[in-house]
Amino acid sequence: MKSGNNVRAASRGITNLGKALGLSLALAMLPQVAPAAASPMPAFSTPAAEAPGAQAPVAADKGAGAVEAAGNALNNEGPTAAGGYTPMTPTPGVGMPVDKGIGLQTQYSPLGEYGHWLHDKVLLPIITVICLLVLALLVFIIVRYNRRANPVASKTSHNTVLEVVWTLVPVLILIGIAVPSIDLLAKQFKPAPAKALTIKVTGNQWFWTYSYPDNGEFEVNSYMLNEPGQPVINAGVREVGTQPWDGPAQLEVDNRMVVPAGEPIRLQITAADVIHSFAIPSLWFKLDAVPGRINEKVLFVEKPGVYYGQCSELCGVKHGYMPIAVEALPRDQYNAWVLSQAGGVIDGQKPAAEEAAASDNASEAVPAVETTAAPAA
Ligand SMILES: [Cu+2]
Repeated sequence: MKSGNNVRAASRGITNLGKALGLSLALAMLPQVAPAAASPMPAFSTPAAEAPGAQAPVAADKGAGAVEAAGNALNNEGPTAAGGYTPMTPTPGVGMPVDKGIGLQTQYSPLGEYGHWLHDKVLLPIITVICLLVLALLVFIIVRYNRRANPVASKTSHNTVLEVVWTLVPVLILIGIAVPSIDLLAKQFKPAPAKALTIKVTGNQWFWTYSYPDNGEFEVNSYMLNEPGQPVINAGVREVGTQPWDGPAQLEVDNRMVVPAGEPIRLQITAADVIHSFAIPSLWFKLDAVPGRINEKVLFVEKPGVYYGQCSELCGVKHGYMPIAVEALPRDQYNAWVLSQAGGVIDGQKPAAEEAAASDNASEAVPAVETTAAPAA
């Protein structure tokens, strides 16, 4: 395994280089999106609770009042505490699909990097070489041994050396694939550390609910934003592009799933009606949401950012309109977001009493837990 690790580390170096190139390429290809990222962050606005079903004001007026009224239209938590939280502006090309992209999205979790390496540096080269070899053999035999070129066929029926080689080589190839593959599989099943933050995800027709049992049990409903000029998908939800931090259409939501970056999170996933699937390609995460059952998996986001995904199990007419937006924040900003939610409590602290001291104790509240399964140092 030692040499395997070295190979892997070297490959990751190459992968990182490729990642940098890919990112700059993606940025170059998206000039129209770049100015959005550069626009200044707006001051914090308190999202006002609004009766579900009420139509949000349309984009034309970007005044503060309209923006406030439009935000969090379907979040029934009531007015949130002021201060501390402005949604993050996503970086174009990061955590989202890119134009003309083929292959996997750039990964932002250790297991994702491992899986990306396995796919790009192990599986694809092997598949390519095998396909070319078989094609070359076929062409060679068709040309060299057709009836005209070779009228008298050979009667040879056994060749021990050849038979040993063509048995042994595929066996070795399969073992070479199996070792990292089973290793990755095992790491994906590794449970979260006991002290990890728990967040519960519930799939509904057709939105997601995020519950924070360790943070005062508040809930956030997450609906896709409507698209200007398109039929209204979610009545009462504002249109995409009406806030400076909005990401791509059909991926951006009214209330994101906010999580802390750089620590393992225990995601418990279920559904309220039919089977959905919670999937975020750039975080190497996909797990079915099944009614009456809780599926659990570790989510680890390496760095702050906004990462988009979609429901990946056909779940009804609006299956295509229940995207996932994960906003990973540094711990202190995550805690500030928690406190901006009605009933929000920093995990590991007693409700209300120490709220004032929350920001000071934030780093102690969640001890550094070992990261799950980095593929190699
Ligand atoms: Cu669904």
